[in-house]
Amino acid sequence: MLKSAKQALDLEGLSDWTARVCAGDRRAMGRAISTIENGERVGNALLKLLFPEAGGAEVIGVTGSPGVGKSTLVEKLAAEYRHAGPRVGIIAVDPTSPFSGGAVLGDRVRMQSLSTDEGDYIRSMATRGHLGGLAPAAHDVVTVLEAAGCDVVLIETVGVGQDEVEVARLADATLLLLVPGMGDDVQTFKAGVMEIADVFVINKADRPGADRVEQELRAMLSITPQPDGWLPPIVKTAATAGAGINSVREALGQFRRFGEKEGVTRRRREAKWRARLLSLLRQRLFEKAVTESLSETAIDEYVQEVVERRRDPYSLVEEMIVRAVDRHS
Ligand SMILES: Nc1nc2c(ncn2[C@@H]2O[C@H](COP(=O)(O)OP(=O)(O)O)[C@@H](O)[C@H]2O)c(=O)[nH]1
Ligand SMILES: [Mg+2]
Repeated sequence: MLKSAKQALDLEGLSDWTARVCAGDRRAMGRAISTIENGERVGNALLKLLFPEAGGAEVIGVTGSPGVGKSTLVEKLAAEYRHAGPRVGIIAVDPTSPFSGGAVLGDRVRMQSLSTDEGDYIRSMATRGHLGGLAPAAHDVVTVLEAAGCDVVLIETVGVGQDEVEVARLADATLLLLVPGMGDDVQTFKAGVMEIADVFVINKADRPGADRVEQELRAMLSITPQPDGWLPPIVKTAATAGAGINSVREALGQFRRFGEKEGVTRRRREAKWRARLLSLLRQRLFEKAVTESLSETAIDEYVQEVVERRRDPYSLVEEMIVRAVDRHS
């Protein structure tokens, strides 16, 4: 009795919370995002309610090595979209980003141009690097921002590892930033990174060497297969001065129209949700098998058996799964 009264209260609290997120209430959104970032259980319950309200945004990933100007470009691009009307959300997966710092409302950022327009901008950091990596949290933060009415979500991600490839998977389009002086490096760009670019941006084009990078890039692209049939355009920008930003937006628009016509957008979304479903399943099964079914002592006993070579780990894992299933059936 007590329990169901509490559940009813929780449900009421949750639907109120959902309504406030959908109304774009920044405090409610901030709480939702930190709950998700911290991997709290109630985040899942909330996401179930938010999901039907989400799905409307164009999600754009912005990646590149540290210092190439991602944050500067994101800020200018957000303002560029904002002029045309859409509500823009920003997720910074790059921990050094000025947009990061936890709270959605965090204002200790150097985004002067945006903070004068307080009502319309949402920023967040999708992760503190724990609980299953960046991508899952970023995924769910996109859902929150979409439910809150964002038409465009920009995700800044640092380009130094596997993360940007994962994050790119959840974007509808990905910008890869390069800068002059990288000409020779284009060829040595990490495998798998070049391929995620739908639009190349050569930023800091106010410095010498931008043409050289462009040539290297074109040469490289001419020998790279384009499985989607899309040849990524190359746009030059000077983000600090705001030069070339509208060309970036145009290039993204062209890619979006191409993607919608040729089915690329749909295929990507299918791939994204397939990966997400499987990852949720993996996580949930793991919780059932371990957190909910096995005590620490039981795991310790299994460890001893393996260390002393009394049992093999392969059969033990199968046994653990059977135990978990029995418990829940
Ligand atoms: N000269 C020049 N400097 C830029 C440009 N864009 C960004 N910067 C500077 O490059 C530095 C790194 O920029 P930031 O946006 O933080 O890069 P991030 O690490 O990729 O997010 C900052 O000092 C920027 O002011 C540009 O177009 N030209
Ligand atoms: Mg940054």
